[in-house]
Amino acid sequence: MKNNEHYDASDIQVLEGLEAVRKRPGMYIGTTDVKGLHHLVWEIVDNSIDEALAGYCENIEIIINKDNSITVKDDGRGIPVDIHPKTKKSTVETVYTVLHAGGKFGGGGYKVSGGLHGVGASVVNALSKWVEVKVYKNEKIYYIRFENGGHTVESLKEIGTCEKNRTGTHVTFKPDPDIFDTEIYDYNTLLTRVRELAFLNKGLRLTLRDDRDEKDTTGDTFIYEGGISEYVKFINQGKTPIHEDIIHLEGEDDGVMFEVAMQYNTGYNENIYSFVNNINTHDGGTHEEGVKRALTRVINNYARKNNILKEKDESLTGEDVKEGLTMIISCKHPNPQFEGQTKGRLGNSEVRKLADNVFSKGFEKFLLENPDEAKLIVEKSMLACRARNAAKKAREISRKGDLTITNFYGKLSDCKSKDPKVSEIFIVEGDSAGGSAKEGRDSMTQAILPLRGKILNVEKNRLDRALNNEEIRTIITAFGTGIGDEFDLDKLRYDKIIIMTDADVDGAHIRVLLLTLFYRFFRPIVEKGHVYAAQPPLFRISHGKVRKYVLTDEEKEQYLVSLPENIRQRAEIARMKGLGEMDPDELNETTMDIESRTLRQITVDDCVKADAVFSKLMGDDVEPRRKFIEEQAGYVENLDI
Ligand code: 1YM
Repeated sequence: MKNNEHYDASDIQVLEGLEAVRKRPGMYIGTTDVKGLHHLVWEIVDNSIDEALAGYCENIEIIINKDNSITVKDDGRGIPVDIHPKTKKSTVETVYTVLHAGGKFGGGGYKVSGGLHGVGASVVNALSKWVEVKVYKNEKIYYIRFENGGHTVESLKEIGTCEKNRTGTHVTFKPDPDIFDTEIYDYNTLLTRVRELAFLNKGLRLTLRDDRDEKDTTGDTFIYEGGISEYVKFINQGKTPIHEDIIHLEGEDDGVMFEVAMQYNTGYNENIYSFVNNINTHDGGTHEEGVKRALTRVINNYARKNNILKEKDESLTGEDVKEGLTMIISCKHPNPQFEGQTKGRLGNSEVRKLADNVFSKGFEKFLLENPDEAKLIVEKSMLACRARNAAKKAREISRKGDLTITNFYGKLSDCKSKDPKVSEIFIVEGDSAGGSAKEGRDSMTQAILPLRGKILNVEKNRLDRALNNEEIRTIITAFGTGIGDEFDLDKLRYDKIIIMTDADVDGAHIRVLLLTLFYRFFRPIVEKGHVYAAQPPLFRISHGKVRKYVLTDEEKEQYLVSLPENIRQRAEIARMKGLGEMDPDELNETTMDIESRTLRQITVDDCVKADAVFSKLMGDDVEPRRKFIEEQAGYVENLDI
C-alpha cells in the first residue's frame, strides 16, 4: 500500500441511498440481534484498522457509553473534510451518508480490512438513532451530526482548535432501537474480538472500556508486538509445547501478504485458525490448503532424508502432521474472493501457491537449523501415524466383536435372554459387590459386569489407548454397538445400562469416568436414555422383623416420624457404607429388583456436567485431581447419580 498517495475526494462515487439499508438491514449486517448490534461496532472499527494498515494509526479506543451508545476513537489522519466534487458536501458527510462511498470504490488505494471494505460507515449511520463524528485535522476540530437513520442535522463545522500534530477520528453512534432487538452490548464478546484484532495487527494498541460499569475506569488494552506468534502462545497457554520457539513465517507477492505462526504441543488436538483481512475463514480455503499441503510434504521429505522415516515406513498423512499443532494463518488480500454458503472460505487460487511457497521455504529452513526440534516434531507425527493405524485395527476388532474373548466371559455374567428389550446390564464397582450382585440378580434379564479398579481416563487418552484398556474393551464388547465410526445403536444388547457404585468419593469418581466414556464414545446411548444410575439406599431402619431402606436423610426422618413412639425408640438405624456391605438378597431388594428399586435416568446434561468436571482436571498431575475430587465430592454427589 502506498503511504504517500494523496486522497482525492473525487474518488468517491455515489451509489445508493440509506433508506434501502433500513428496509433490509439483514442484507447489510446479517441479523438485528446482539450479533448485528456488535456488527455496527466492527464496521466503524474496520475504518480505523484500515487506517492502521495504511500506516497512519497506532491507537484505537472503543467505549461502551452509559446510554448504550458506542464511541470509537483513532489517531489516524482523520476522515477528509474537504468538499466532495460530486456531492458538493464534505467528504465526511459523504462517507456517512452515501452507500458504498468508501475509498475502495473510488479506486483510491485498496482497503484490506473486513466487513464492507470500509464502506460500513453509512450503513451504521442508516441504522442509528444518531451519529456524531469529530475529526482532528489541520489543527482544527470538525464536527458533524446525523439523526434518525442518517439525516444530517448539523453539517460539518469547526468547533475548536487542537495541537499541531494531533489528528484522528472520533465517532459516537447510538443504534436505533426500532431496528435492533436489543441495545445491550456484551462486553466479553467485544473483548474477545478486540484481543483477536490486536493479535492480527501487530503493534496496534486497542482498548475496550465499559462506562456502563462504574468500576471499569481503565478498560482492557491489548498490544502485541509479536502479532500472531503471541496468538499461538495465548492458545497454547496451559498446554505443554514440544519446542520452545514459535515458528513465524511471512511473505508477500503482488500486494498479497501472507503470514503463519505455529507451535506443536504434547496434546492430540489440532488448533488451526485462518484469517483473511482479519476475518476468520471458518471453512479454510486456498491459504489453508497451501500451508497444509506444504506442511505434510516438508515433514515427509525431512523425515525421509534424515532416515527418521525408513524406506519401509508409510508416509505421514495430513492428519498425522496436524496432531497437537496450534497454527494461525493470516492473509491480507486487496481483492479477496469469499466462497461457500457462509462466505467462510477463501477462493483466490493464487494464494495457494504463495502460502505453499512461503511456508515450505521457511519451515524447511527451520527444520534444518533446529535438528532437535525437527526430530521431536517428526517423531510426534510418527506416533500419531502409529496411533491412527492402531485405532483402525482396534475398531476392526471391536466390529468383529472378538475382543479378548476368554477374559471377557470371565468377567461378564451375561443374562440368559438375548432380547435387548428386556435385558439390562449392571456395571458394578469392585469384585465383591459384583459377587453379591451376581448372586442376587434375576439371571434371566440382568447381566453383571464388575469393574476392577478404575477405568482409564478417556479425556487424556486417544481412542487407541482407550481401546487398549481392558475395562473399556470389555464394556464395548458387552454393549455390542462397536465404537467411533463403527458405532451402531441398533446393535445395543441391553435396553438399560445401569451404573451401580457406592455413594462415596471413589464411587463418584467412577461414575464421572463412566459418564465421560459414554459421552465421548457412545453419546447416542445417553441421548436415547439407555443409561441409568442405581440408587443404593443410604440407611437401613430395622424394628422387629421389619427392615426399611431409605435413600436420603429426609426420607429417614419422614419414616421415623411415621412410626409409633415406642417403635421409633427401639428402631435401629444403620448407615449403609457401600454395596459390598449388603448381602445378595438385600442388594437385590433395595437396588436391583425391578419391582422395588429406584433408578435415575442419566441425561446428556449430567454428562455435560461430568465433562466439565473433567475439563477442570485436564492436567497431567494426579495430586490436584485427587484434591479436586475430594473438595468437589459434594458437587459430584450433586450430580445425584
Ligand atoms: C472511528 C472511525 O473512520 N477513521 C478514518 C477513516 C478514514 C481515514 C482515516 C482516511 C482515509 C483516507 C485518507 C484514504 C476514511 N476516509 C474515507 C474516505 N475511524 C475512521 N481515518 N484520509 C483519511 O482512504 O485515502 C473513508 S474512511 F473515503 F473519505 F477517504
